[in-house]
Amino acid sequence: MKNLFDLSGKRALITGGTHGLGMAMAKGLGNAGAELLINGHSPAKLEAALEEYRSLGLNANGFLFDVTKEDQVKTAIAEIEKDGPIDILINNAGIIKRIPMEDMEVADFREVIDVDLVGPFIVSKHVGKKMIQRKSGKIINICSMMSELGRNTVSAYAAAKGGLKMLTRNMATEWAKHNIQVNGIGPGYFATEQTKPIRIDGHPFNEFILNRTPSGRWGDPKDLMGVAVFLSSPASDFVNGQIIYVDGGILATIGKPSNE
Ligand code: GCO
Repeated sequence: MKNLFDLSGKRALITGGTHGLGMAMAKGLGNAGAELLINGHSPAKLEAALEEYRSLGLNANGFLFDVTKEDQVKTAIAEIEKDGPIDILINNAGIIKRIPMEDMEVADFREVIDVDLVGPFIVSKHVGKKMIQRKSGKIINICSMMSELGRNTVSAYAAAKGGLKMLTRNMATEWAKHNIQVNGIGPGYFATEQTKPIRIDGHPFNEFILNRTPSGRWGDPKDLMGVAVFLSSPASDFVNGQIIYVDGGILATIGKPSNE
């Protein structure tokens, strides 16, 4: 049974694996035996992350590239593959801009789409080519509540994450025959740097999320570890094109009045 979730000997590339949810998922994979290939775009942040992984006894190496730049992605993947295959890819790097739609500059909208949707396309395209040759691979796209729901101020993010859900299904459609399983994880509201501005005690949004989430709490990045390992492991070899929402129950419910 344990072998079903064993990642020993596997090499996993995690984009934006320098902090937050990406780092938590990488730690999960590392603890299941995987070698970690950590992507970031700030040298200092990448160095600090590698130190943290190594202090936990995990095998981690870093790769600086911008997921939106195809030439950089191609070069990095070629370099990584010199030492061995990329067996698992987690498209985790993402950004958000919270700006009312009527005030959002086109350039801001495009930037979010570029990082959150075009980035996963570019990285998957080049990693996928190698996986197709090997007839084996696991790809996990990090989606969001905004793959399903709208919210004030996050038009670009919702458009990108909704798109990423459909990209996941399309990738699964095209590549399942090559024994590549492409799935998504849709995190609910998690306590990370990204949500810090909306997580302040007493802030109406904090109260709103606690009330809106049946579990009654923010997610802890560790809550994603098990699902990330599952979708990276032989346990999910016939799971294709699914988005697994890890949201404390948000999508299961219409919500409740604040006094209940
Ligand atoms: C927001 C939040 C969300 C979360 C997450 C929800 O402003 O609504 O930041 O976008 O980050 O993606 O699943």
